[in-house]
Amino acid sequence: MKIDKEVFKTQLIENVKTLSRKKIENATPEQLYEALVFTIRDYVTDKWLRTHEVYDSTGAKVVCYLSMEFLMGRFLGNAILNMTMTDEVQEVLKELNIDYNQLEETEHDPGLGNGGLGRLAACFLDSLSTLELPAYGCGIRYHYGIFEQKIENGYQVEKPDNWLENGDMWGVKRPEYSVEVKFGGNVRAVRQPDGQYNFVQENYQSVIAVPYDYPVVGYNNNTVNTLRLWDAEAKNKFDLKSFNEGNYSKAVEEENLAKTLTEVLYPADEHYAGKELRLRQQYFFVSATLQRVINKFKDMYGDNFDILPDKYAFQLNDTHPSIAVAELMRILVDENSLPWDKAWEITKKCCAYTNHTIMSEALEKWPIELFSRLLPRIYMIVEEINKRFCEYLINKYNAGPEKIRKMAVIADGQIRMAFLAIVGSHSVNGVAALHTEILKNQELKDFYEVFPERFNNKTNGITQRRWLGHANPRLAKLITDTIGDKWYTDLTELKKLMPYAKDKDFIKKFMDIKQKNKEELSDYFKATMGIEIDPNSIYDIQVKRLHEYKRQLLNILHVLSLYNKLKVNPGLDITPRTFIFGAKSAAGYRRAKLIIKLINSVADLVNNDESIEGKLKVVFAENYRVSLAEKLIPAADISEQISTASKEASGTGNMKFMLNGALTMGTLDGANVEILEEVGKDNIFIFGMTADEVIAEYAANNYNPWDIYNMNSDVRGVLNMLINGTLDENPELFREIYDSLLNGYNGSRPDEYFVLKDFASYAQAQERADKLYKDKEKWAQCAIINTACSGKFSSDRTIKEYAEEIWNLKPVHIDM
Ligand code: 26V
Repeated sequence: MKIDKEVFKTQLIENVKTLSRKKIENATPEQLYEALVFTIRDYVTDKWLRTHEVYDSTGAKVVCYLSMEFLMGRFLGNAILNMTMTDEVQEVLKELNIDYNQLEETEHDPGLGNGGLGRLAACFLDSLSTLELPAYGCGIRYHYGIFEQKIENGYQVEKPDNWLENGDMWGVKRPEYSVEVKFGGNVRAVRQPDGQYNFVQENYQSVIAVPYDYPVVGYNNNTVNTLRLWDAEAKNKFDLKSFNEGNYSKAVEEENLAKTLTEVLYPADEHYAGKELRLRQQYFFVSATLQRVINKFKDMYGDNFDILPDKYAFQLNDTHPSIAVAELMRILVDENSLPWDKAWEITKKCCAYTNHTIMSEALEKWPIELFSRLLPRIYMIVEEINKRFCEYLINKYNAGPEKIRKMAVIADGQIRMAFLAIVGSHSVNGVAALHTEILKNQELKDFYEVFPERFNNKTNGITQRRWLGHANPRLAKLITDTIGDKWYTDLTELKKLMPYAKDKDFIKKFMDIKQKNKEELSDYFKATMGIEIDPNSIYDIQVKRLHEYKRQLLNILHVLSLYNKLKVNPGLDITPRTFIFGAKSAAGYRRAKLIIKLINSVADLVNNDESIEGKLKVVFAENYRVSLAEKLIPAADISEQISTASKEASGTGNMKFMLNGALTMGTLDGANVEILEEVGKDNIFIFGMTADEVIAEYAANNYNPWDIYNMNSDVRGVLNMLINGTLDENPELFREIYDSLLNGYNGSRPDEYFVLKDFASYAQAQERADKLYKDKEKWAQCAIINTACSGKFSSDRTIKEYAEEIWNLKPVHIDM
């Protein structure tokens, strides 16, 4: 967007004056940040208003992306980039002697998500706006995001993340769109004159859902979509009626409900815990979203609900919002008197479900007791859905009791949310080709047999605007100087870099940038953690949530084995390497937290041993989050994607690293399989068991890790260090990890995630990487090829597929 620099400068100076009563030269970075946001927001708001004017006047179809998590990252830099104002803004700030980077750093990175699932939602919103597709992100305005992680004495310590403490500069409160959400009480059936029943919820508690809207700016266009996050407020701060009736507790209850409902994001460990408050959160934002949508629909189209699927699509981001199926039925049947069958057809046409994990522990199943107490009318509706689905199975497939019990939405005293989502949707998708195949052939096989037409794959993607344009401006510029800037909106353009993989001049520039990024990261570690790392070493990075299936343990045990080799043979010719970890563990996931401690203990041992001459360094980067990922990923040489095959649904970090020219060290899991297809086997380090092998091993159930312990002296050496006091003065500290690998712990299988089984293969792949790195030019070629072949993994491609194949959603051009 062309902006007048002088006008912009005047606006900025004025805003500093009005907001802070200061001259610009005296303002603090925080005050400057605030004024800059105000200035940018003005430009954004014009487009935002226009976008919604056009949506309303054309009656375009809109997708609502329902998600408990949106890991947006900082807004400012991304908004400026997508408004294509970067150069002008930076020039103005330079003229005013203001450090732009410092301003950016003052923005609190809002962590309203745990990891991949939440970040995917954010990348999708960026793509939706860039592709001019009408969309709302719908979620919860948590007051506290994912905890801030501190490392104290090697242990993770969680601190509250009060992201709203300095105000909410990007959110706009929209009280006029508030709706009431009801919990609990009882349902009374009222017989109508025509013999039908009306169902009335009584004696309920309620809260008011109040939306806050955040702008989602499209790249180089006029589209600004909306991220709508719902907050809860008490209906009557002090319910006089209840109070006068002597029912003081109900008045206080409702106020407390409102206070706690949106207080905090649940930290994920892919371990479903059946927490009442979480079910309340789910119903709260789903009900608010659907009520608002239907109110607006009726304003625009009256009660012609047949066309609802032509106007709205609801995408369910995992099972978390799958209660939408029942809530939409309630609104259509109870509140708008539609016959059940008609409402059901409409609901199925509107809803679509994405599965993000096959980890069975993560499957949401609510106890009937809890569910029916909290949502009595919704429970009745789920019962009816279940009854009709079971009848369908019996009539159409002659299903017997065993089949019914396997597939029913309600069974064994529980409501299975994934099954509700599948039954109530027209589309069920996995997030990478392998993952979708596993869903069809294993996890959801029964449903695939009944509804084959519903199943489809949508391989994940990432937005190149944030993950290259914003995170790695130097590489972005080199690419633009070389092949033009079309890659911003068509990532397959990067293929044009292929010939440059052999161009000496380009190779030098590409690697100089990598070097510069590595130096910057080293400065950052020095400044924030006091750790020195060598920019000439290989930067080998594993950043993601901490989970056993992601196998940070395999990585750190391999580091220990390298250390042992260097101790035996100090002259060993290995390229100096810096192993960087970043990971938050769910606060209650004891094993994961112990692995963090182990990584830090190994770091202490390795980093302080002068005899290995700095050949190995281990860094645990505190508080991994979007804004830290933006610093780490551009500096990576090696990207660790080493999950137990079949367990990682897709992965998206793998794509960000590849885009930035890192080589993947990976198993044939999730989207790694497709990365291999794109780059070819010479440009990636693949190792380990395949998904089929893993699944077969689980079925055979005769794997004995002691065989590996006895045969492989590297493994033996490393495992012994876990229990002989090398790593901690308490030799028992890591006993649990040792036991989990060799003996099984508390009834779980020994080495459940095949860390030892894949160890040798991993070590060999690491050796190949070490060798390749010695040939600087060859490595550079591989790195460039990785960037050049990453086109498939743009979330623009993914979103086009969703729009065309699931939502039937068409772009709407916004002119100003
Ligand atoms: C589960 C639970 C359980 C209860 C507590 C809160 C909570 C929150 C989230 C989850 C499920 C997490 C599933 C998830 O994040 N899956 C990841 O999705 C990414 C995007 O599709 C994908 O790239 C990763 O492979 C997958 O692990």
